[in-house]
Amino acid sequence: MSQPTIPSLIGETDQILARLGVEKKRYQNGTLAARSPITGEMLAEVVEASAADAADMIGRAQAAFQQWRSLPAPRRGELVRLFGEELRAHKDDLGRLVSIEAGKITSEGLGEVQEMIDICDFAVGLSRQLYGLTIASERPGHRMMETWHPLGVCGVISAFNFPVAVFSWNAAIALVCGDSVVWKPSEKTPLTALGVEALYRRAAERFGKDAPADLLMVLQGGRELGEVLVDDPRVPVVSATGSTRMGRAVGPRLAKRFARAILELGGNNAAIVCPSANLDLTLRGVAFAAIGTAGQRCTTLRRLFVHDSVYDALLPRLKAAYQSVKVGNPLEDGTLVGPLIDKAAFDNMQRALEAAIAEGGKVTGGNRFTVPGRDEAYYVHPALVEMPAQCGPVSEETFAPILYVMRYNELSEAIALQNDVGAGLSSSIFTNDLGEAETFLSVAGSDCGIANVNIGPSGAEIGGAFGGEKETGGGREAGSDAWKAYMRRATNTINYSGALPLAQGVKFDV
Ligand code: UN1
Repeated sequence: MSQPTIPSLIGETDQILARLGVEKKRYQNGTLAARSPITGEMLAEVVEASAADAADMIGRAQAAFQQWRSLPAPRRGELVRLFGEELRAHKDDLGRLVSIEAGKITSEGLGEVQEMIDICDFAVGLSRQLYGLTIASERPGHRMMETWHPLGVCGVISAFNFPVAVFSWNAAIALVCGDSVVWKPSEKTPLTALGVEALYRRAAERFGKDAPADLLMVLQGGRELGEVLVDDPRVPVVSATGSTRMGRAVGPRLAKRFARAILELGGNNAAIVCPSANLDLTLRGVAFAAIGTAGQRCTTLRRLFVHDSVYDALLPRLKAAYQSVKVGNPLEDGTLVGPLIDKAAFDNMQRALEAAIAEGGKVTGGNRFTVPGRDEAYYVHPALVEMPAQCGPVSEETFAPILYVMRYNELSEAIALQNDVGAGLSSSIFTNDLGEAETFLSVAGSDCGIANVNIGPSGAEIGGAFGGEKETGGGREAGSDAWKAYMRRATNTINYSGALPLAQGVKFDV
């Protein structure tokens, strides 16, 4: 199938970067090629940092931290509030840049910036709520409490698929917590990072001299820069988003120096469709979660367990949705599926489909189509694969739009299968039966960090803690009390009695 060609995005990208306030010298004549997956063309050549630059930045970020930590938290919140204002004012430009660089459809590019705005609002409120407990002491005339203190330099390593939102979950919270931030964005999305940095700078200028110059810095380049962040003893916490393979490299290195790791790694998310499910709602929920963002969210729905009694009612409708969904230029109205990020993603998808066929899978879709003159852009029809069992590639995360569908008879069997993979990020159940819903949410139900009822596993709001268990790494970001990972807790015991009773009845009279 051939499509009309897609116009070049180079000129527009240049204009957006200028409007956001990015200096040309940052993305001209550099060594890091910034590409758009929409056209496959090179958009700019971003200047990279060296490992020595990275070490230098960490030193400067540490000095900035020493200053920033003493500013009252509600004042720190004011900087994040101004950052949120800049994001609101430039939402269209930054959202468009996300679409251009990550290949997201327009509403998802804008949605990503909205997610940044939301976390800024959340963090501003949080800046007045960094509460510790007061604790009953067993000793007379004593009081116990806990105090939360800023931690230090927070390293953030982010992935291409949410090039700016995941950064902001970490940065907005870290900044109100009194930390400084060094961010290593994905080398596949350096331009959005430059745009965000420019907007942060505007906010910092408006905030004035209380914001140290090196409070937030961006490290452009490859994996070796992430390694500097991971290994440098001046970085007490690193938040890393990416594959489980990446996490296996990063986790032990952080543990070796007793640094904190906030890991958000792979997902192999499932949904269970029960006999009582509202199938209209299920269809839409499944389609968005499995096809949306071209299957490139860590929360993407990858495995669907459908009860035998509704399988034949749901599957034809789902297949029809797969066949009719508009794939193509994500900047065009009506498109729901944009390109894969690159050739490697396409190759992985094809390998997984071949493996699924070898295991007896029946594939609908999954084929590539080329756009004239845009041979380096990888557009694929999303793939629906009916599997005889959970085997082969079904147990692994393939970062592409592949949904494996399987039948089940007993809920306990479906829950066991859903939990029987390495990853533990997100999950859902579609049901109108209270017992089934509660069983799924109970201790014997889903083992994931996110478990939903009657919505798909993707598209979480920032108010909840985001992250997962097992090979997903255990980290929690964004809402709830995820902020605690960016601070250190001191337990304080205060004696106002004039005597010195010891805990546990110990006697020690000198
Ligand atoms: C990711 O894919 O790394 O819940 C993050 C969601 C989004 C965030 C996804 N709010 O799908």
